[in-house]
This record gives sequence, C-alpha cells and structure tokens, in this order.
Amino acid sequence: MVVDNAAVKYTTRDGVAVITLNNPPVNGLGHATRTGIVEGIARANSDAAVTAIVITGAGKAFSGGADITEFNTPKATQEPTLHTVIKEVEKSAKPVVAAIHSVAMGGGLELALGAHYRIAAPGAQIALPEVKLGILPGAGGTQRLPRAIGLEAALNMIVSGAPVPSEKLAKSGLFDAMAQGDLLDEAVAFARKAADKQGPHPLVRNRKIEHPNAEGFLQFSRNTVGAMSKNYPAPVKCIDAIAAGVKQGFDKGLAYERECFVELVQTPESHALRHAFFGERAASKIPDVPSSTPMRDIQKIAVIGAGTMGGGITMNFLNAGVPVTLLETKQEALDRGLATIRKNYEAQVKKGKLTQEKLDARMALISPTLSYDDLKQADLIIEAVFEELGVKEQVFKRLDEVAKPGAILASNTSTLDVDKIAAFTKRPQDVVGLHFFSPANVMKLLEVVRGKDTAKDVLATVMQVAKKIRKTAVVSGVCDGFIGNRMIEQYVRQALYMLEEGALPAQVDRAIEKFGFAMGPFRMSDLAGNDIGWAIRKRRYQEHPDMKYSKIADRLCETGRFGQKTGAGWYDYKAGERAALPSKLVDEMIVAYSKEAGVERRKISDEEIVERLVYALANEGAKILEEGIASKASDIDMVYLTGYGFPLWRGGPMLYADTVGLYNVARSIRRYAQQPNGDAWQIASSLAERAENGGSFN
Ligand code: 3H9
Repeated sequence: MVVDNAAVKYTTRDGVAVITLNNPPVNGLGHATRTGIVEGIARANSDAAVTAIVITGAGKAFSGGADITEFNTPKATQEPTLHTVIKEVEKSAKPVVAAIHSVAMGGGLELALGAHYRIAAPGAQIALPEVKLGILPGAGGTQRLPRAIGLEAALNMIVSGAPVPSEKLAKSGLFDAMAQGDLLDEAVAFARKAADKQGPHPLVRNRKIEHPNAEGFLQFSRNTVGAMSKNYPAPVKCIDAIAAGVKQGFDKGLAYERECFVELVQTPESHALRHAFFGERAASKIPDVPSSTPMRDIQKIAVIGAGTMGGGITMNFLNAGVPVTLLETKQEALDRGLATIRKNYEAQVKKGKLTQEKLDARMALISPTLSYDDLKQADLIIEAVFEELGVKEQVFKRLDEVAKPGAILASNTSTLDVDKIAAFTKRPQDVVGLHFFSPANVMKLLEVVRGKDTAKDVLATVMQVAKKIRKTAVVSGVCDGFIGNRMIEQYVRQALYMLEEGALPAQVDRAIEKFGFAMGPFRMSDLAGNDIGWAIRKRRYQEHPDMKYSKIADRLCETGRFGQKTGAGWYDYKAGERAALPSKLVDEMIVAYSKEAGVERRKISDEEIVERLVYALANEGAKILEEGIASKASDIDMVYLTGYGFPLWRGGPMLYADTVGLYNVARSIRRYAQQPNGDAWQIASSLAERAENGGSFN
C-alpha cells in the first residue's frame, strides 16, 4: 500500500498517527491528497500501536479546499472523492482530530467537519467561500455547518462566503478546543485523551438543527438573497440545500447538495468567477520577470499633484498605513487637495465606516510640501499632474535632478507615451506608468505601463506595491490608450455609429446595461464629461486622419452639452439630480444627423447592440494580444472586470467571446463589416485563426 505519497505525510507521535496535508501552496484537496488521506486513515486503523489520528496541514494552511484547477477534469470526480474521504474519516474506529490553523476553507473545512473532534489555533480563517466561485459547498458543508454552529450563523457564512476568525467561533460548537500553545502538541494530547473514551466518537452529522422557526427564516433568507444575487444562481441554491437538510434530514440534504454542486459547477457564471479568481492571481505574474527578481525597498512614497487623481492615489497609501509626501506648486492647491482628502474620510466617518481616530491617524501620515527638495528621500514618486507632455517634461526633468539613485519614477498618465516621458530623464530604466482609475481610492484596477526600458526589478516592485494597496495590477505595454482605453475607443465608436444608423442613446444604454454593464456608454460619457472624449477625438483627427468616426458626438459637444456637469449631455438632467432623462432635443439632433449623413435609419435590435459593443472590445483585445501589449487574455479580462464595469458573471470580454464561441464571434464581425460603417471592423488575425481552428483565448 502506498501510504506516504508526496501530497500527504504520515508520521506517528506518542501512539497517535499524524496525517499532514502537504500540497503547497494551500494544501488543495486534489486527487493525490485525497488518496493520501484515505490511505493514512486505513494505515492508522490497522496499526495496533496507533490509538488515534490527527489531520493537519503543512505550511500556510490547514487546507484551502478542493483543488479548483481540477474542476471540470476527470480528476475532480476520480475516487476517492472528497465525499469518500470524509466518509472514511467518519467511519474510522479510532478518533480523528482535525488540527486547524491559518486557513480552513471550503473542502478543507468540510473535511474538518467530518472529523470526530476539532481543535483550532487562534487567527485561523474559517470559511465556506464556494459561493464566490459560483458553486456551493459540495462535500457536506451545507449540512454539517448548520449542525455545528446553528442555522442562522451557518447560512450567513455559506451565503456570504466570508472568512470568520477562529477565535470568533470558539464558543460556536464548531471547535472542541482552542489551542493555547503549540497546535500539534495539543492536538496529539487531545487525541490521546479521546482514544481513552469509549467509541463511537461523536459525528457532526448526528447533531440536530435547532431553530424556533426554521421554515420562516429560510423563506425570508431566500427572498432577500434572491433579490440581491439576480445574476448568480449559487446563493439561492445554497439556501435550498440547507433547507433540504433541515426538512428531509442529513442524508437527503447531502444528496441534494451534491446535485446542486454538479449543476452549478457547469454554469457559465461559475466558470467566469473561477476565471476571475485565477485571472487576478495570474495578472501579478509577468512572463519574463521571475518571482525571484529582487525588489527595491519601498518605504517612502511621494505624490506630485494634489488634484482629484493625486489625492485619490495618496489615500490608497494612507489607507495602507504608508506615509506620503504630497507636493503641489501652490499653497492654495495643496490646501484644497488636503481638504478634499479630509472630506472624503469625513464622509466615511459619517457613514460609520471609519473612526475619527483612524481619520486623524491617516491625515497625520501626509507631509505636505511645495518643495521638490522634500522628495530627495522618496523611494517611489508618482506624478499626477496635468495631462500634457510639456508639463510632464518639466516634472520629470526636475525629478531626475532631485530623486535619489534607484528611486522609482512613476507617471499616472492615461494617454501619453511612457517612453517619451522616460526619455526626459537620464534613467529611463527607473520610469514606469502607474495608471490609476478615477476615483483612485475606490477603483480596483491599476494598469502598470511597462516602457521599453523599464527595469524588471522596477516592475516586480510596483506589482508588490500594488498588492499592498489592494489593487488588481495588470501590466500593459506602451500604446495609445494602453489596454483599457484603447479597447473602449472601439466600443464607443460602435456606439456612435449605431446612433447614426438608427438607435437612440437610451436604447443603446438599456441594451448593454441589461447585458450587465454597470452603465451604458452614453450615461457613462455624461458622467465623465463628453468634452474629454471630444478632446481625444480632436487629437485623433490629427494623428490618425485615416481613422473614421461618427461626428455625432462632436455635434453634441458643439452645443455645450458636456454631460452632468453642464446639466445636459446625451440626456437631460434636472438641477441637482443624476437621473438621465431621454432628451427629445438630442434624439431629434441624432435623426437629423443621420439624414444629413445620407444614412437611412433602421431598427437596430438589442442583440446587435450588445454584439457590436462587446465584440468590438474582444476584437481589439485580440489585437492587443497579438502585439504583446497584454501578455495573456485573462489580463485583458481583469482590466475590464475591475476597471470598466464589465459584468463579473460573464468573466470579461475575452472569456465572453470564448463562451459564445469564436467561430460565431468571427461570423458576426464579418457580417457587420459588410454593413454601412463596416470599415471599422478589421477582424484581428488571432481571432480569425482561433475561430478557424476551434481555438479560444483562455
Ligand atoms: C471547494 O472546496 C469545493 C468543495 O466544497 C466541494 C468539492 C467536492 N485550489 O490567494 P493566494 C492557489 S471549492 C487550487 O495568492 P493567499 C492560488 O491560485 C474551493 N489553487 O494566497 C495561488 O496560486 P499561484 C473553496 C488554489 O495566501 C496560490 O494558491 N476554497 C486554491 O493570499 C496562493 O493563493 C476557496 O475558494 C484552491 N482551492 O490566500 C479558497 N486556493 O501562487 C480560495 C488557492 O500559482 N482561495 N490556490 O498563483 C483563497 O481564498 C486564498 O487563496 C487563500 C490563500 C485564503 C486560501
């Protein structure tokens, strides 16, 4: 019998078998690990010298749960499944103690719930986070957790997926003991005592669920959760599975849970959520920058510019407890910037999200200055000044004079060429783009723009800094608009063409919002300011006279309708209100424009609107991949999921294109290319090739 496979270690201590999961990074319960546990239990039971068993995890987790990489592969269902493993644990004649530390999540917690006893170290994160992956706990979690900690507490944990610190659960009925000192020593001692007791040893499955009005509570939960999770099937299924156990008993509940798991794991929503989980982690890995790359030491941060962006960027660091030197050229601007930061924090205090002490502590981390001399000690300097190359030139030349050797010089530019900015210094290897999104203290996305000379250790370091300030950092090469804005330009182009061809702003917005975007292109443009797009187009007309655009948005801007800030844009707005009201005037202007352009207006279906907008993104994304601007398709998806309001349950434009099937996407693109304004559709060769070969981006 193979007992000591690499994923599980078997040792004995004082007559107790210790089964240690050893499958880094988080002791995922993959096939080898499951096999090792079953064999360990069998060996312990057949060894007369062993009286009890402890299961624990090596390294930084008890277990992070089922190995997600095995999902939808034959290994996921290959025996021993996690169900079989837990059955063997429950059946063990010798008592099994789970010794929990660091992380017990998903299948890891379910395994522990199958043990006869549980002992936990303080500070461990306990969770059933399956719902965040679009599934439900599929190895008894929906049945055993309510029996362990009560119906309401368990339902909250299962439906939210949120981790709870072990000490908070100390008195919940989940743990038989909390470790005071060395977890393993105490678990072994506990197991020896348990062995002295007469069997059979207690099982969570045999406990009763006590609740004064379980049915009413479950119905209430179903209504609330159903309304909050419209596009996600998993949360309500979690409740259904719990309810099945409450009404029909443990075994029937378990069978129903299994049914739901098998169904959910195949849904596109679950696929998309898992894609996002791995996509986020993959984004931090840069193909030619190994994880062993030495980092630069970053202790002192400086931000240049205390405007909206500079202030937001500063707040990220303050929130992480990192001091910031904030530089402005004029005292009034500096005072204004500081006042805005304080006002933002005060709003959080009012909402009860922040305490006054924390506000004071964060404000105290700012060192305001008007002098570049105060930047001499900074390890990372982020420039957030006016978006004009001449202004950037002045800043970077000055930085080159004052910054210490090895300091990282970052630009928050959203449109300018990072290589040109780097060339203003004699140290282009130290220059990088850090494109934050507005509001910078809220938005998750950070595009890290890699110049042609940016040093690898600079990249590795800023990726680590991004993690510290809790951003999803995605590396982009240098090109106009980087990943996100370059793609959105094609999306907006299609939106404008569709107005010209027969749609109206409210229809376009409604269709794409129904698809799941947080906001359609016209409501979004009214919010951001239509003059911003106008300025970019004016630049385009100079730089790319070949690139055709509908002039309809320019017409709108010529009338001064810049959006919410002028009280009128694609929509009308009532004073002081943000609700977008369809504008008769604008609609008439659009119809008149079509006539003038010689376009016969036609009815455009919602399906065409969605296809043209989303495929425009995927097609440009494919070109971005071909050019090496992004290194993988999932990076592009992460940009859209975290920075552009793309619906999470669809996984991003590239995964969505894969889901529709690239053959179908290519066919539609070719059809649109035949329509008026079809020259905007140049199909990306990488998309066309994949479509032909049955390939996909992910
Ligand atoms: C489940 O259990 C289903 C059962 O109910 C039923 C079965 C029948 N599998 O986040 P990190 C990798 S579903 C495979 O950066 P941290 C991750 O990709 C599962 N891989 O570290 C990364 O790899 P790489 C329910 C996993 O310390 C590395 O570990 N469980 C898994 O910040 C480090 O990850 C969950 O949903 C996994 N289960 O956080 C837990 N988990 O280095 C999801 C992680 O190659 N995981 N990896 O990029 C987490 O929440 C966090 O990873 C955790 C560690 C808190 C564990």
